[in-house]
Parts: sequence; structure tokens; C-alpha cells
Amino acid sequence: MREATPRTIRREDYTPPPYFVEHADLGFELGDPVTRVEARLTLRRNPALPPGPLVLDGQELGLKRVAVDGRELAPHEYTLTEDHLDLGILPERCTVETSVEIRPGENTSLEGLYLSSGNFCTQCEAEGFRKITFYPDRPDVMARFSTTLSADPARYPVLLSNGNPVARGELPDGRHFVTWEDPFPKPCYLFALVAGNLVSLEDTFTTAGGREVKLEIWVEPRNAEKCGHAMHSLKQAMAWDERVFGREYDLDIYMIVAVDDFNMGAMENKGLNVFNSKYVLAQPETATDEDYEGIEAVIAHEYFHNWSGNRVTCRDWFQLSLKEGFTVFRDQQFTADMTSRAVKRIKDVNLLRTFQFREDGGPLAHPVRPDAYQEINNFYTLTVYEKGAEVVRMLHTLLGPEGFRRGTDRYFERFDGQAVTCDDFVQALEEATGRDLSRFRRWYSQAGTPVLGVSGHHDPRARTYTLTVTQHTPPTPGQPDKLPLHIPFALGLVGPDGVDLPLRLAGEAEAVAGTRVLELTEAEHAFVFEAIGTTPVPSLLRGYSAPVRLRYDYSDAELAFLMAHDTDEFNRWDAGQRLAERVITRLMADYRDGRPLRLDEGLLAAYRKLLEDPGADRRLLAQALMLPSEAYLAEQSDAIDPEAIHNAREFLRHALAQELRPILLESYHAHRDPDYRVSPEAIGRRRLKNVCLGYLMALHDETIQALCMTQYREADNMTDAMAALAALAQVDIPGRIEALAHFHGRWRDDPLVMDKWLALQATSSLPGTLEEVKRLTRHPAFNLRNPNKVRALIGAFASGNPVRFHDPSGAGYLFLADRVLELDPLNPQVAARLLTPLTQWRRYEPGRRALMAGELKRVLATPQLSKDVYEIASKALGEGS
Ligand code: B3K
Ligand code: ZN
Repeated sequence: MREATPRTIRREDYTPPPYFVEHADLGFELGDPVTRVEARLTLRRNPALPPGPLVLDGQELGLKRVAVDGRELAPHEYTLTEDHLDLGILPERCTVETSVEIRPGENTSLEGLYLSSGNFCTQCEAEGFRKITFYPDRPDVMARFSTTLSADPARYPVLLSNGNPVARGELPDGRHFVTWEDPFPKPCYLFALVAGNLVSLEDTFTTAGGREVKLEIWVEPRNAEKCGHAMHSLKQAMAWDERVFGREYDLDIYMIVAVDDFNMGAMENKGLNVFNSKYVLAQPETATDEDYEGIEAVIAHEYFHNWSGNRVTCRDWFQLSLKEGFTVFRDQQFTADMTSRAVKRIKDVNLLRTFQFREDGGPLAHPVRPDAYQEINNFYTLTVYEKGAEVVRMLHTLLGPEGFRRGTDRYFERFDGQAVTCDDFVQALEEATGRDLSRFRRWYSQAGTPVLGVSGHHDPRARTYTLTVTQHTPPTPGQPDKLPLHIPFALGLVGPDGVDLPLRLAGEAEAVAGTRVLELTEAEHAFVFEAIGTTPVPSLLRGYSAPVRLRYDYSDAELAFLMAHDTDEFNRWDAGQRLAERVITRLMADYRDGRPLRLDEGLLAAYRKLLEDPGADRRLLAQALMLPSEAYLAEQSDAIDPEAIHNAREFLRHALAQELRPILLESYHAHRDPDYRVSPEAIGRRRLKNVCLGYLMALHDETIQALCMTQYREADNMTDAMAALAALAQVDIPGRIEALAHFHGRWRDDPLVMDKWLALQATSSLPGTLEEVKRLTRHPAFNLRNPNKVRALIGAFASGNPVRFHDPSGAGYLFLADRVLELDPLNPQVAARLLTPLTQWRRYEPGRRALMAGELKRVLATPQLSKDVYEIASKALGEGS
């Protein structure tokens, strides 16, 4: 808990570590309530610095003994504070031994060593290791670890840690032990241990170099049958990383453990990943197609960290995107190869434009490489992850696949076993390709979303087409003035027949057919294309080649044209989104000004065309039929009125469903398959069918409701059951209550499925939802100590139900702030995350704005706030540093 204003840590203050740890020899006597941790650290003073004291990090540790080179220190020989153990200046080489007692059963923060379902597990990133033992808890101290775990064999038959097992046996007191050795030096944030009653699914993978690796997925016995998909995903990821990045796995064993209580998705601890069970467990009856995809992506992400993060790690936490942005880019490419490239891109861009843009335009905006933080856990953000991945993607676009691969090869080779910076990464790419990326580096240091203003002019006499492109990045907290960035700008010019025109810039000898990538480096450019006889429609920022807001004044007809003809699948989808957004915005204005609402004929025709001519990729079609989300529409508004957005969007959904009813029904039936299968095609068919069902349910028609009930009852897989139940949850009919009760009765013992049940109710737009959510906080399926439950009920309500959360009375805000304050003493990390929706208060219309700010102020005025929540609330109010 915080005493005064938390200290701000700044990137510019970085200094190298005064001592290195060569070897960390750890012993755990695991027990509940008390676990004893013995650490023997072999230290070497950093010869590059003048001699200074050894200050070890440590929090909530009961120190029993400390010795240097075998001699126990008396209390006057060291200084012990709440966070540190200062041993003064030590010899150039020495060993430090400590013995501490900790209480994992009381650890509700889920950081450090804690219990989940009675099993021991750890989470050390970013700074959890200091809650386990005294240590220089910083990523640029890389040590070889040996770990001996001992415990009661009846309660904790399985004892796991990083590396390879090298010894095991019985102890005289009846406990058993296992010793693990990790030959690769690593920072302590990658340390892990797991102990408990677990069973494993085993398999092997033979690397390209011919080494056989044991693969093990450890779960509680009740989940033994649910690991097949995770194992399959792991093997796919291992093979892909060899093929695409030339990266092989390095230990003899790779383990994954699933736990129910976890603050985020998963953690890439060396050789021993710990996962939120949500990203491991799946069976067709319990997991949706989206869950399957999520598992494949997160398994791959953590596996890819073995190189991008573990073998080459971060010098300090400001460099977090070095491993996260790069690894997200790697997992995006993997998923694109495993599924549909266009659909994956659309999903990623939706996430970026809806939530990262919101962050980047708000009070918590920060660069991909932040300059300062109070609590590093608050910086595992969409900017560091998703914008960070876009930055790496732009490098991939600028250098081309081969150049990029040469660059990453060089990076891995040159920095293997080291803790480095984002600059080192860019420099490796520069060296491997001879490109100058000096201006590109600004993407790492400059916050805010750039705006590209584009206009086109066709001169039929000169047969030229001139594109004028300006760039401008708005100010963000602490960064009033911005410089131009280096931006890859992919585009095509589409001729009247729907075919891409060959492109030749003035001064060039040859025309290039199809997409070309221009490079923007200045505040303004004019590109003159020659031999352009007819007026084209420009298809700009193809594939979403840069994380920017694009402004180009398209007519409705041009958007409909691109929606039908653009060869770039992403831009075809994007044109449809722009058109729908525009229609919804007009509806909102009509509603506000008291004009009657009418369905836009152009949009109707475009949607009809999509359904009549479905194309090969059903998932892409399903995506194209989905209207922009309320959250996305809010992000485009100036003074957000969530109710107006909801009503306009619902009007449009209803009107489209009414006009398209026959073809939607036809498509629904045509895409129902007798057997459940898992293939990209089958998944696409399910998706399209369920999108059609969603539209049809907007009609509030009894026949359709009966159809939906039938789908729910007859579903042999969770995708179809959830799609039906989600639609039912939005309508006030007896079938809703019946289906929700049935679902609860069937799945009450499966926590992950109960999360879905909670989230469905929390995101219902029915008027009584807030009361329902309050009631559910007292339901046995809910538990404030479990992050999945908190996210499923409270998080889903606050982030996924704009119209009810933003009730004009402010009741939603009051409820959220109360829950944040209740959770903060237990789990500050999750409490701080939960507060995010309120941080956007300035974006709302005046009434809501005041109410949101009021709740933030109430939170901030609460004594004993964690620094996690303090930092978010104070910065949101503009009172932070
Ligand atoms: N590296 C972890 C995130 C740790 C978050 C700590 N607050 C998972 C990941 O990104 O792979
Ligand atoms: Zn990661």
C-alpha cells in the first residue's frame, strides 16, 4: 500500500547494475501457510562501475538469515526496509545467502508465489520475483538458475521449474524433492515454479536440427481431456517458427501449466509457461471457434517469446515492446498463415482502431517505448503490444520479407543471451539491410495517432493523377509538438472497370501493376502518377499499412465501388465499414434533429450484393456483414452519446434485417451443417450462419426466436450454443430466462463456461442489466478474487455494454468505482485495469463527463490506494506527473 505519491521511474535515469548474478541456487520448502525460500547467489561486481552497495529488492519477505561468503550477518551489518535489503559494498566476487519465509496462501495479488485451486504457482513478470526472495529484480541481470523444490508428496506430487530435471528423491522427513537446472542465463522475471496435483498430456517434437523435445501440458485431473488443441497448436507454432524465422527450441523439455487464477493470458517463463486455463482448455462442447483460435494464438505467442524475449531480453521495462510488439507481430503472422490472412488483419485492426487509438488519444497516451512510469504493470498496454506490433509490421513492409528476415537473423545472433533495447533491434535491421531508419525510430518515442490527410486530383489532359498526402500527429500528455514519421503508404488506383491501374511515378521508367508502397517521411508529399487516362478511385493504405487515421473525402458511391471491386481484401472490408459508419452518423443526426429515420438505399444494395455473391471466404463475408461496433463508433465521435450510437445502430440492424429477411434466412439455412467439424471452411460457415441469426433476431419476431431456441437446444458445440444464447440474452422473452437457466444447470461446474454465462448477461442491452450484474456479484459463480470472473462480469459490463454502463444516471460509474475500490486491496493489478473505461471521461457529452470524473475523484481520494490504481486515476484526471 502506498504512503505518499508513488515515485516516478524514468527511462533517462537508467544505470547498469552494480552487481551481476552468475548463479542463483534456490531451495523451496513448499508449504501452506508457510513456505521457506533459501537463495544462494553467486555475485560479481560490475567492473565498469565504481564500487557501490548491493541493494536487493524484496517485498513482504520474512527474513530469517543473511550471510556473505558463509558468514551470517548481524542486524547492524545490513539495512532492511519495506522494499530493499542493503548489504553495503561487497567483495568483487562473493556469495550471498538469504533465508526467508513467505505466505503464498495469503497472496491475493497473484504476483509472486501463490495458490490456485490449492496448487502452487508463480507469476514474476514484471516485478513479482521480489515477493519470493531478495534479488536484483531487473531484467538486465541474467543468471543461471538451479531450483530445488521439496514438498509433501501426497498433496504436491508434481514439482516443476525451469530447465531440465536433474535430480529427484525422498528426504528423511518424508517430503520429496526435484532439482531443476536451467542452462540458459535468464532474468528473474522468467523464473517459475509449479507444485501440486496435476496430470499431463505428453507428446514430442523433433526440431529441424534433429533434437527430440518432450512436450508436456499439465492440468488439474478434471481437465485431462481438454488439452489436445493446445498441444496441436504448440507443435504448429514450433514448426512455423523454424520455417519462417529460422528459430529452433533449445531445451529438452517444454512445459505448459494451466491455472484458473491468473492476472492475464499467459506467461512465457523459460521452459515452463504458466497459462490462464482459458487459453489451454478446449473441447467442442465447451469452447467456441473463437476460443480455439485464441488458444492457438496465445500458445504460439508464449512459445515465440522463447527467442523474442527470453534468449534476447529487455534491458529495462521501458523496452517492453522490444519483446511484446515483436512477439505480437510474430503471432499475428502465424495466425494469418494458419487461418485467413484478411480476417486476421481485420480483427487486429479493429482492436487497434477501437481501443489502442482511444488510449493513444487520451490522458494515458504514451509512446511504444514509454519514458516514465509509476507502476510498470500499468504499461502492459495496447500501445506497447498492438501499436508495437504495427511498428514491427511497418519495418517488415519497408524492408520486405527477405530484408526483414536478414535483419531478425542478425538481431538474434548478435544479441543472443543479452538484455537489449528497441534501438538495438532497429539497428540490427539497419545493418542487415543498409536502410536508414533514423526517422522511423520516432515511432518508438512519439505517442499519439498520426492523421494522414489525402486528396487526389486527376488531370485528364496531362493524363496525370496527383495524390497529396499530409501527416500530422496531435499533441499528447507531455508531448506538445510532434515530428513527421517514416510511414509506409501502400496504395492502388482502381480503374472504372474495377481493375488496378499500372502505376508509374513521374521520372520512373516502368509502371508497376497492382499495389505499391510509397514512403512518407515529410509533413507533406505530392505524388504524380503518369499515363492515367481515366479518373481512378484511390484505394489507400492497403492492408492497413500503417497505424494512422486516414482522411480522404470519398463519396458514398466510391465507397460502394471499392466495397465491391477493390482487389485488396482489407480495403474492401474497410470501405464497407466506412460506408456503414457514415450511414449511422447520419442516422444519429436525423434522430437528434427530429427527422424520420430511413434506411440508406446504397448500403442496403451493398449488403444485398454481399449476400447474393458470397465469394469463397465465408469468414470474410461474415466480417463484412458486421456493422462497426458501438465502441468503434464512440471512438469516432466528439462528445460521445452512447445511447444515440446504440439507437442509431440498432435501427440500422433492424432495418437491414427487415429488408434482407428472405436472403438472411436462406443463407442461415444454407450454412447449417449436419456435423460439427473444425476446418477454416466449417468455421466460416458457422460464423456466417450465426451472423445471419444475429440480424434476424433484431426483428423481434416469434418465428425467428423459435428458430434461435431450436439452435440453442440442438447445438452439439459451444459456438452454436453461444451464438443462440447471446442473441436470446438481448431480448426480453420467457425463452431467455429458460435458456440461461438451462445453460447454468448444465455447466455450473465448468468455470470457463460459467464465465461466458456471466459475460452474456453483463452485455445484454436490456434495461435491467445493471441490477442483474449486481445480483450476479453475489452469485456462487462469481468470485472477486478470480480475475476471469471479474473480467467476465464487471469488465464485460463496463467495456462491452456501453449503453447500460453509461446510463445517464451515473449508476454504472458508481458501481464500477465501488468494485475497483473493493478489489484494489486484494489485486491492484486487475483493479487498475478495471478502471480503464472511466479514464475516457473527457470524450463524453457534458452530463456523463461530470459523473465519470466525479467517480474518478472519489477513487483518487480514497486512502491507502495501490500505486497501480493511483497512477491510472491521477493521470486520467490530469493530476499525474
Ligand atoms: N509477458 C506476459 C505479460 C506479463 C504481464 C505482467 N503484468 C505475457 C505475454 O505478453 O506474453
Ligand atoms: Zn508477450
